[in-house]
Amino acid sequence: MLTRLPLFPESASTMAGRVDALFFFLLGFSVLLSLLIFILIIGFSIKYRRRASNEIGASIGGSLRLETLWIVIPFLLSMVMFAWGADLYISIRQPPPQALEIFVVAKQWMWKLQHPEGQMEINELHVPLGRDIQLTMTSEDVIHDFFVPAFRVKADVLPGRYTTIWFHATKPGRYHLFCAQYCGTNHAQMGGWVEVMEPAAFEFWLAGGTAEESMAEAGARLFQQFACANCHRPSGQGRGPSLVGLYGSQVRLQEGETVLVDNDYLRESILTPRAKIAAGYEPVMPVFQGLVNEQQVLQLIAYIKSLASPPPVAEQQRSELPSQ
Ligand code: HEC
Ligand SMILES: [Cu+2]
Repeated sequence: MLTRLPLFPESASTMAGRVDALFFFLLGFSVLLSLLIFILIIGFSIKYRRRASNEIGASIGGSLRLETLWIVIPFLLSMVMFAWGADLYISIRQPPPQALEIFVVAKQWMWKLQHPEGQMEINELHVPLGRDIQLTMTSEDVIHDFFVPAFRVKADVLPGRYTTIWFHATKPGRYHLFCAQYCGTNHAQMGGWVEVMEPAAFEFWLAGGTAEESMAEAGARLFQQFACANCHRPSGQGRGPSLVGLYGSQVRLQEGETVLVDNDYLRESILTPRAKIAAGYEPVMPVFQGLVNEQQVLQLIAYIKSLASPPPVAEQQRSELPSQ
């Protein structure tokens, strides 16, 4: 819309137009309301000014109709703002199902980003043009905030849980990334760039990286390293439940309630397993809080997600062999 105006950031995502439309609606509404109030104050103070020094004001009777009107109209207008804003907020927080998931770990004072293929970046994020990109974000220390003005996406990044936003870039280019939550001495330097590339160039960039293993492969390695595999066997015959097909399913807990298995549930199950005990199992899983870092938790989650469908029978039997 107002891209020529140097005060306004560039629009480079599908969300930008929608956020701007709401912004201009709110701005226009506030300006009109302020004007109306100013004009009425000035107009009335002239019209009803005191004309003689002994003049006494006329007494005013109430008007139910008028009062109803000025309650109902502002109420309806505020509901329009609410519905519009809520709709936009929900679409920014709900990534489309086929989005490319990128993992973000914030810390004082840098952004660490990892692609599912394993490529790691610091304060730089390369993404392909024209794809839905989902960011799953967490912090190693304090609250940070991921903000790319050109995409009009912004969300707090909190320690101890995942926040999710998504965007769909519409123009190749380099866009500024900021931390928008004061997070300590070098907060002002906690920024970087998002580089939107043509899909072919992105593939080329990805292939030219130094990543040795994908996130799921790194997770599989950690799964052996921390001996998770001893208890969690694909057959379900270990001391813990099988994690095959777990992601996205509903798990029954000891107290009888069921929970949806998402990133947050997996994170909690790994770091503080006592918080929610799966029905039919003993609370024997060791606490991994402090033993694995945020990056490793994300890799373990990526691995568990990759187990989404049961492996072919032959493979299952192979992993049953007493190889360890
Ligand atoms: C000593 C055996 C043991 C080890 C080692 C172990 N777990 Fe567990 N795990 C369990 C048991 C038992 C449960 C079910 C009870 C519970 O919810 O705590 C469980 C539950 C889970 C769940 C939730 C599953 C569900 O169906 O709700 C996840 C995810 C998980 N473990 C991941 C891991 C990961 C990742 C590791 C390694 C870093 C690991 N576990 C190491 C025994 C173990
Ligand atoms: Cu920060």
